[in-house]
Order: sequence, then structure tokens, then C-alpha cells
Amino acid sequence: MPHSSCDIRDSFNYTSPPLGLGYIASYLRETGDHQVKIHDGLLQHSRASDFAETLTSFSPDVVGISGQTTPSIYDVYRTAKAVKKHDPATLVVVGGAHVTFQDEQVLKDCPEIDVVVRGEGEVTMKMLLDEISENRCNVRVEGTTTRLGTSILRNPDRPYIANLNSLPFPAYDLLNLTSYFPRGKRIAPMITSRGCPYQCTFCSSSRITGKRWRGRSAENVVREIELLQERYGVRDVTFLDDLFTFDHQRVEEICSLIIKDVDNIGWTCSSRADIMTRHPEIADWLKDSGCHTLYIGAESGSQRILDKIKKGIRISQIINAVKRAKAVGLEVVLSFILGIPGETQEDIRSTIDFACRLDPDLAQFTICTPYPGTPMYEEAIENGWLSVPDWSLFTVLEPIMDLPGLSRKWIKQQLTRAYYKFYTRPSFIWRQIKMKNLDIFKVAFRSMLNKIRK
Ligand code: B12
Ligand code: SF4
Repeated sequence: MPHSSCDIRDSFNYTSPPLGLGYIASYLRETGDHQVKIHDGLLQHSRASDFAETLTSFSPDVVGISGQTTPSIYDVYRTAKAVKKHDPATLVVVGGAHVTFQDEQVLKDCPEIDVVVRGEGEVTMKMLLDEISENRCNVRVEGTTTRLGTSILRNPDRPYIANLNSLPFPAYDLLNLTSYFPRGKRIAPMITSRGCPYQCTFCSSSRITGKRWRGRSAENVVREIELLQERYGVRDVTFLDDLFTFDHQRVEEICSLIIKDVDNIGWTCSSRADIMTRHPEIADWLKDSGCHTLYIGAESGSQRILDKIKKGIRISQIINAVKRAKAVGLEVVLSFILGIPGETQEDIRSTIDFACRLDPDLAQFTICTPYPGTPMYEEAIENGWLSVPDWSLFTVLEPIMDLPGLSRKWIKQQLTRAYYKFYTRPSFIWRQIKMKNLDIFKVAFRSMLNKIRK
């Protein structure tokens, strides 16, 4: 991971281990004779000099850099430059969401990058390394964009990995899991599925991992939980899946197997509101097997806007899902987007009021950001809402589109207003006092507002 600023990490003093790199590392070790090391520049105390030291001591033939998020791309460029400066013969490969959709631009902008891996990285990286270790100069590896003389060669896409059970677990031994435990809490992330058939216009996930949802089996998932618990002392798992609850039968199987095989584990996942409404029994399964927090993307309080962003959910489903989750005793975290193209000032006010009325345990408000690869990005370019993009501002805390009828300044004010209005409600503060959560809440809230005000 490049050394990079990150508002979430700075506000909550927490980042999570780079699972994508962990998967690539374990796959390379399992399928070939490769020695792999992971350096995470996002870790709070990681310094650029540590990275230079790693380059010297490990002396890699290939350096893979995660170009996953848009705001970190300039840090990716800086890292690539540092690698080539250290040894110009090192092959520099980048992968992840941002570079997948900006592959040609990235190669044009940064001459130090040799290859972009698009989409899932495990198999493509292995194929690339096989070519190099056998001294073949074949640049025609599926899923890559690379240089051919002075031009750029975009090879065909690689098919998605059909059976996720076939992948080894991430190389946790290379990730130093304990350095990620926030305030000593033994939390680790996991990912149990990839792909999403929905069409939300602001989201690039489904465009990276494909429209077909692929889930690992319950058995495979629970074996990984056991590994995390037994080898690393993990007590709480955060499932980062975009669609953990997509296959409700699989959810039931995972929950039953956790109850049967795993003691003392807490966990968190996210779900779409329509799935929780269609299958209300999911809430009970989650709660009974140790899930304590459910994250739901509510996005907007206006049905017209939900339809416009093709979210495919109804306001009534959000209300039902929140009621249901609270009824079984789950904590609920909702996320909302402000400044969506087509919104009026009234829509934004009603989103903030809706968040307060729903009264979840936490609410996250972000500013609508059109990431490359999304239909919203195309729409923003076509309509001239994005001038020359400064990628470092794509943090979801900065308004970056010039939208008709909504000034950037006003949208930013609404973000601050949303946090104040939601988090200073007496009912909310009282709940935090009762739960003795006030210290963590105060630090995070103050720090988040400082970021927004900057
Ligand atoms: C966990 C997470 C985080 C963690 C980062 C943890 C980490 N160290 O990786 C934190 C909380 C810090 C974070 C922050 C942000 N995030 Co985030 N995050 C995620 C999340 C939920 C899971 C990532 C993950 O582990 N996936 C599972 C692994 C297996 O997949 P993967 O990481 O994509 O890796 C695969 C491929 O991408 C590729 N690959 C990735 N890296 C590399 C490197 C090489 C060399 C190669 C060859 C291949 C390769 O191969 C991997 C294996 O197949 C994703 C959503 C998602 N479902 O992926 C969003 C996501 C990556 N985040 C996103 C965004 C927007 C952000 C933020 C900008 C804003 C925000 N939401 O808060 C900040 C930016 C911080 C910064 N300065 O960079 C977007 C990225 C879109 C974009 N173009 O930027 C995503 C896709 C969510 C979304 N749907 O919009 N995030
Ligand atoms: S927001 Fe969730 S449901 Fe919508 S496309 Fe993205 S991953 Fe799929």
C-alpha cells in the first residue's frame, strides 16, 4: 500500500489490513516458488523510510502497488518513482479499483509504472510473474494494460475466478494483524463473496468484481474465522463484502455453522435494505450467531433520488429493515450521500431529517463522488460537472462536481450540518452515555468535523 493520507484512518485512528494484497501474496506462494513481502504505508506509524529499508533488504524483482482508491493515486505515483529510483530494473505493477478504470491514463501520467492489472489480481499477477521468471517478454497477459514500445497495449479482460473456495486464505502471516487492532480490540476483516448484480450508479464495486455474485461456502468461511481466532486471537470479524446477505440460504448456513463450531466471536456485516425486508428472518440468524452491528446503505430520504441512482430499494424497505434489525437487538449503522446530481436543496434536507427519524446507532454522511468506472462518472464528464479532476479531492468529504442549483459551498455546509444535527440530538447523546461510548464518539466526531471544516 502506498504511504497515503486517509481521513477515515485519521479520524478513527484505524485502518484495516489490505486483504487484496494478502490474497495475491497467498496465491503467489501457493502456486509458485515466489518470496513475497507486504508493506502497508497506510498503517498509522508507517514511514516512507521503512519502505526504503524494505526495498534495500528485500531487493525485489517486482513491486506491486495498490492503486485501489482514487485519492491515493498521487501517492501511488510517488511510490513507483521511489522504486525505480532505488533500482530502475524493478518491474512496477499496480492494481485495484482506480487503476482498473484509469489504466491508460495512469500509464501516461506515471512513466515509472510498467503494468496495470485490471480487476481481480490473483491469477493475473501469477501469470505475469511466470512470464518474468521464465525470462519471456510476453506482454500479452490477460487482464493487464502495459507498454509496447511507445504505445500502450490493453490486453483482453481476464475471466473472474469462478470458485472462490479455490483461493487460499489471505497471507495473514505477512500482514502483522495485531498492529491493526484498534484500541486493543481484536478485530479483523474478512471477505466472503465478490460481485454484485445491482446497478447503483455511484458504485464501482460491481464493475470491478463483476455482475455475477460469487460466494464462498459456509464451511470455507467458518474455517477462516477459526484460523483468525486460534492463530491471531481475533474476537471480532468485520465482513467487508458488498453483498454478504445476497444468498439468504448461505447466510443461514454460515450462522448455523458459527453457532455450532465457533465460540465467543462477534461480527459485523452489511446488507441491502430490500434483502432484510424480503427475508426478515435474516436479522434473527445474524443476532443469534454473534453479529452485533448491521451496516445498511440508505443513501437518500427521497424516493425520486433513490430511483435516479438506481439503488433498487424503496424508502419503506429502509424503514422496515432498520426497525427489524433494532427489534432483534442489532446496532444499526446507516450511510447517506449528499449532493447527488438531480437533488434539490429540499431533497438534501429531507435526507438529513430521514436519518434523524430512523435513529440508527451511527450515521455516516458523505458527499456524492463520481468515481471512475461508474455511470455517474460518465454522466459528470458528459455534463461538464467535473472540470480537470484533482484525484486527491475524491475523498467523499469534498464536493467536486459543479451541479446546477447546488453550489459546492452549500453542499459542504450541509455535510457539517448533517453531522451536527444527527450527533447532537439529546436522544443520541443519552444513548452514548448509557453505553459508555462517549470518549470514542467525542474523538471521532471532533476529528471528523475538523476534516470537513478544512
Ligand atoms: C476496506 C476498504 C477500505 C479500507 C482500506 C483497507 C485496505 N488497507 O485496503 C479503508 C477504510 C481505509 C478505506 C478507505 C477509503 N475507501 Co475503501 N474500501 C474498502 C472495501 C470495503 C474493501 C476492500 C477489500 O479489502 N476488498 C477485498 C479485496 C480482496 O479486494 P480488493 O482490495 O479490491 O483487491 C483485489 C483487486 O482490486 C486487485 N488489487 C488490489 N490491489 C492490488 C495491487 C496489485 C499490485 C495488484 C496486481 C492487484 C490489486 O487484486 C485484489 C485481489 O483480487 C472496498 C469495497 C470492496 N468491496 O472492495 C472499498 C473501496 C475500495 N473504497 C473506496 C473508497 C472510495 C474509499 C475512500 C476514498 C472513501 C471512503 N469510502 O471512505 C477511502 C480512501 C482512503 C485512501 N486514502 O486511500 C472505493 C474505491 C473507489 C475508488 N475509485 O476510489 C471502494 C471500491 C468502495 C466503493 N464501492 O466505492 N477503504
Ligand atoms: S452499492 Fe452495493 S448493491 Fe449497489 S452496486 Fe454497489 S455493491 Fe452493489
